[in-house]
Amino acid sequence: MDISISLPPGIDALQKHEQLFDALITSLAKIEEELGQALSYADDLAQATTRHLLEAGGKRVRPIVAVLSSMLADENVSSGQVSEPSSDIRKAAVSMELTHLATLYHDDVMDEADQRRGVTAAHQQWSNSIAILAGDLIFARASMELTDLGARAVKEHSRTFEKLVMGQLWETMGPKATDDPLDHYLRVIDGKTASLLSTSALLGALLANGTEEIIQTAAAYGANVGMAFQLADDIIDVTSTSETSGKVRGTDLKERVPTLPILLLRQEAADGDQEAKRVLELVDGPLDTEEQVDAAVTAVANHSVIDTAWKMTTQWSDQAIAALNGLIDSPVKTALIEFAQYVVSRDA
Ligand code: GRG
Repeated sequence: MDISISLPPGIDALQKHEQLFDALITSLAKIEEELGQALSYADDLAQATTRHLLEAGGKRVRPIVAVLSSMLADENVSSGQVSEPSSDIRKAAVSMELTHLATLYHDDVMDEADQRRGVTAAHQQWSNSIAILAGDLIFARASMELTDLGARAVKEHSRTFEKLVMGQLWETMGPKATDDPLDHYLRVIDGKTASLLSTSALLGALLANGTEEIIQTAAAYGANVGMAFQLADDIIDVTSTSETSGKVRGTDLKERVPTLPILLLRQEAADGDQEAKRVLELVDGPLDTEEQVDAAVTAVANHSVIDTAWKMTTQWSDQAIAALNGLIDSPVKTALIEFAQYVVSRDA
């Protein structure tokens, strides 16, 4: 299968742990094959639509987190001479990536996004209905992957899927009058992103026969790294170029999604900051033309709330690292720490 996955640059730091790095890369290559096998359909349209975004690449963050977390439960973890993760662990990783992939199809319909993973969004290439159905097909295969992995794996996945949908529902509905907008936003992120990263880590440790302590440590790490990951994504929406992110800059702004930079601007404007008020006039004004979106995005990107937003985001990455405190030192632990650091230092 011809796939252009772009593993996060943070993974390079692992190369110094040669055996661990080899086990990770070998697993990821097998997972890639298995993703292709999981999305094989006799029907031409099902085949073309479901593989459209799979073959467009992506960073494979959820499989990486699942595989690394599984290694935490390896009896040779302290030496770094870990075994290659089992086929069950890879199945969980495939299921997590497919679940993520399914949500991307639906998300792009809801956001009316033009691009995803550097290619035309599926609903633009086909139609809203076809893109939604493609997401449903992928989700069915994500569930299928779990059937041999035991009741807990199936339960964790179902619970997570509900959280994903609730997160998206809350985002769609917006905060109630009694809700604090920042609390609401963090609850949305916990549901729509952190839950899947947390479950990826949990399943990795569970299927490697980790103790309950290791399983819960992995889940806490995944949840915090997931929060940091989405907060970073939302900042990058206004600071990146489409060339680096594969998406169109300012999508959230255009869709009027109040992400962290905008919520911070509203707080500062309410406190009387004139510059924040000026930027908000652009953000809240018409965003119908490319020029209007560009002016608003640039104004937000140049405001000091971006620094504040990165500082807040780093707190979740620090919490992810702190979750690992109880574990013995090992190259795997170092890799997870480096990955949490990468999440808040990326620009795409
Ligand atoms: C019924 C299947 C179904 C879903 C409905 C739409 C939805 C529920 C949830 C949306 C969840 C969502 C899209 C969250 C955003 C997740 C996110 C951070 C996406 C970007 O992830 P990356 O950067 O993307 O890992 P790549 O392309 O690298 O995989």
